[in-house]
Amino acid sequence: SGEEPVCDFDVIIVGAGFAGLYALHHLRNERGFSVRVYDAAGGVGGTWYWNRYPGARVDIESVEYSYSFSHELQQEWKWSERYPSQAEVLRYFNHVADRFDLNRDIQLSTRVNSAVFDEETNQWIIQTDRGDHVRARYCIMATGFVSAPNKPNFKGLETFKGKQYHTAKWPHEGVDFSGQRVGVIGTGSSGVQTIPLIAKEADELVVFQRTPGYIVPLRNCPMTPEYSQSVKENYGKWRRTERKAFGGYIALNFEPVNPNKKLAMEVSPEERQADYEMRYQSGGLSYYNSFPDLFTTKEANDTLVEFFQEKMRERITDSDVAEKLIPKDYPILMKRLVADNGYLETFNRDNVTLVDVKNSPIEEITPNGVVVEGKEYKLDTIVFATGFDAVTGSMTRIDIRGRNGLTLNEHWANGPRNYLGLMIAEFPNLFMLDGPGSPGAFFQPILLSEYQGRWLGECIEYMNRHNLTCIEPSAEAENEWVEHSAEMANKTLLPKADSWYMGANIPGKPRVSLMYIGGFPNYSKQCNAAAVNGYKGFILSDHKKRVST
Ligand code: NA7
Repeated sequence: SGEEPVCDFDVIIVGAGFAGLYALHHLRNERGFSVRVYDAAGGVGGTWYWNRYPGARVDIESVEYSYSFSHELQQEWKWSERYPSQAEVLRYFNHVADRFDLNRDIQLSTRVNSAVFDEETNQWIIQTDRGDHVRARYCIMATGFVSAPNKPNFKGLETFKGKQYHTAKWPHEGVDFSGQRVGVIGTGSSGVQTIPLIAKEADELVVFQRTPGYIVPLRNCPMTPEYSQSVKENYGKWRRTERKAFGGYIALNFEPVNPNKKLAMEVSPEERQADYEMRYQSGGLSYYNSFPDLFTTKEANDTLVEFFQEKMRERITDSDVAEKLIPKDYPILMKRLVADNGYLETFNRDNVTLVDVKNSPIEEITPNGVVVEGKEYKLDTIVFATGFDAVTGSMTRIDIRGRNGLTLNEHWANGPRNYLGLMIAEFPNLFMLDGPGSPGAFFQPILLSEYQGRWLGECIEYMNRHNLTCIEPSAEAENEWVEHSAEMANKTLLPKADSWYMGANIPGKPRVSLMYIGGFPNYSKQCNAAAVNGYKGFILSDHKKRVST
């Protein structure tokens, strides 16, 4: 056969969000590989580039929702608020891109349409909507777990005469709601953040709610120099403790706190209540570090459900509205806890109406509004806060083909099969960051992507050192990981809630846990073990010759 086509790059990365940015830094600056990053957006920052809706904010503290790889970066950067706004977190990612000279290898406004593995040459061929046609040995999907927007295909959607927006595709110039009758569909984190602000601006607001969330106050505030200083002095220790925590974050009442070890059902009701109250006053998502049996037993989970029901009821004046806003039929924490800033009180306003669309779903959208139970709600603007085809959507929307032309959609017909949340059988040299099968959305995803980025950097270096060209999981290893992940999920109450963690928000999506729920320490232990044992569970090959498993 003739000469092999030369690789244009060692590695192609799809996505310039936090995972792609770090992977570029690590692979190029720290390991010397040639790398090209593509992103459909006009700037870096991934989901934070797109989600510009009013009120968009991170629900993890700024000092934690940030990179740990550079001591200098951690020391230099100044956060202005306890929880960063979309604008601030986007400034941060732009700063990182500048500081580590990343922009010159990122091609923006370019969507990857297909990634095809060429078995003749063991190269990935990537094609984009800008006409790029490039080859690389390795391809990394840093495509994000909340980046493929979900807009339900309501009957009559295209007939609506007013304006419509999706929270995840918000116009850069913003939206003026004054004098408008506005409808918001969806009450997940995005809806809950934006609803209070739209309510203040619009004439009338109608909120269409399918499932009420468990609401916890975020308690955002300006960053104090003292707090910032104390974190910076102890950052190393903070980061080590975070890696041991279930959610990857530990801040509580402005102190790092180790996750609870005791069980909710073995402490006294008073001690339990005190823990819940302390977390409530601190604000945010720290309940994920509360008693471990909250995840596994209904009895324990119910105690927190009751606590939340009471807290929520205190904030709502109308008892009929309260009945609709307070969740009662699914376990808490198994859908992401929703952190708010005045969301519940918004329903005490005269210009806000809550419409329950659980039992009687939206029937249709007409030229003038939204119809529920035969009633037309007249609207000038509809805001879709309807979330994402989470975790897998950003990959399944790209035409990805592995060995023998196998498409990713075929391989994933019954759920996103993978090994260690890093690679997929029959798709050699294709890596995922924060993807399915990893603790992804259940762990502070920036720390996870740093860990995975380093893991795959080491893996590629190992391949080169041993003159190997392909790495891919064996079918057995993939099967075992899929089974192990399902087993871990089934030990929890996760399958008992209809969440995007389980693919339940997208009609027809296979219902499996999209993340590895066994915790980060347990996850990283298994990834480390595979690597030190000569990439156990993987097939390594030198061109077409299999070298080891
Ligand atoms: P989410 O959390 O998926 O919320 C989407 C919301 O839209 C949720 O309330 C859905 O109800 C609702 N939805 C979706 N489809 C429909 C239809 N067909 N009819 C009515 N309502 C619907 O997305 P977010 O953008 O708020 O947040 C995503 C994540 O980003 C968040 O968890 C954080 O990790 C950051 P449902 O609950 O499915 O019944």
